[in-house]
Amino acid sequence: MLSARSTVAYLLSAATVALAQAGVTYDQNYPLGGSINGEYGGALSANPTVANADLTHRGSDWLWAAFAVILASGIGVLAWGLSRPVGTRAFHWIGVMILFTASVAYFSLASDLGATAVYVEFVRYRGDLFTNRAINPYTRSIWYVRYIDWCVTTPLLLLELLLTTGLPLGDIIITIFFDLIMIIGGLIGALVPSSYKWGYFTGACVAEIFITYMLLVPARKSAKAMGPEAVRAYTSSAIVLSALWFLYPVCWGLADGGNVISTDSEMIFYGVLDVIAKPCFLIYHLFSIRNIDYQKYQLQSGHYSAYGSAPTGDLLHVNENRTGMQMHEKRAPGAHSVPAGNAPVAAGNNGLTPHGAAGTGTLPGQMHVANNRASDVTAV
Ligand code: RET
Repeated sequence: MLSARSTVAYLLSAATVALAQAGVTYDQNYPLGGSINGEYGGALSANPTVANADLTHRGSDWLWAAFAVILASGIGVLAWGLSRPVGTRAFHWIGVMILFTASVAYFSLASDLGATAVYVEFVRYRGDLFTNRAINPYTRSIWYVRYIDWCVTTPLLLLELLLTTGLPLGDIIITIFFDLIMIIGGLIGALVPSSYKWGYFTGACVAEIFITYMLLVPARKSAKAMGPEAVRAYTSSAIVLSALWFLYPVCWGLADGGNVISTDSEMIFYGVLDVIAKPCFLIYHLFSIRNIDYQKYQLQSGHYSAYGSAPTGDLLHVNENRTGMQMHEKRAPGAHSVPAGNAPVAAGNNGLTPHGAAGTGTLPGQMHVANNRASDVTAV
């Protein structure tokens, strides 16, 4: 006759086999739930974890909360932008792009999507979370979706800041280039299992130092020419952004790189940073520039393509006085025009004066429409 003990053991093993056949596996190495596929239902049930160290229901809950905050602030900034006069919304629209991109990323993270299992370089054993020393190699989820988000949002964040400084276009482009090198370097490093990951990490950190230099030195110098209020707003935003950005590689070193902290802690660390660096930072920045004369930023559509074949060099598509076309629904005072003193006439050219051209008497880094009809320029 079977003893009570062996009956229980038999029933347990039968239940385990049944659960395994149903696709539900229990891994005794992760009693906190990271690899208990489907136990909690929801996103982790629909999208099972892929690595030994992976998201748990708690991490997923936190990510849903962050998703809600980011999406709500995106909708808020959209409404804020719509409430402003046409032609003065560029900074709000950049904010909307950042927040909606991040919402998609956080939806994916909370659903445990956009990740792949990568062998860790360092196997860590931490209490009840990593108990089985026999697992080697050992994998950790790397959420590449995070890096896709950053490839879109960090250049936009830099634009949001640098377009307020009058920094020459070339300097803005090189800063964004190194930003992409930084993010892509971080992504490749995270996907590399060997110690070579630290080579990519080091390169990405050097790129970050270059970006910080551009933000704090040339861009700040350039912002000074925009007036005291503009340089004050820029400097505080640039310092906050640079300080926050230096915490990202710290998290990378502890999570994707060093496998020191759990994936849930990683989600909290990056998540807090992302919520501060995106919604909080953007709202703070938009608020601090709200009273600055938008015209100072010189964000006119003064590009060559705007001129078409008009013999006089006048803008074809926005010259409402001549063509009767109406581009604006609502106008801020001065939002669409270059003040008379800022519209140098360069006889015989195509209407454009290069950045900082000598003799224009204007700020460096500006693109001017050189035409008598200065009011034809459209703000963006
Ligand atoms: C990585 C790892 C490689 C080294 C460095 C990194 C820096 C990342 C940064 C990300 C900023 C993201 C933001 C997102 C918000 O939209 C890629 C983590 C230096 C600075 C601000």
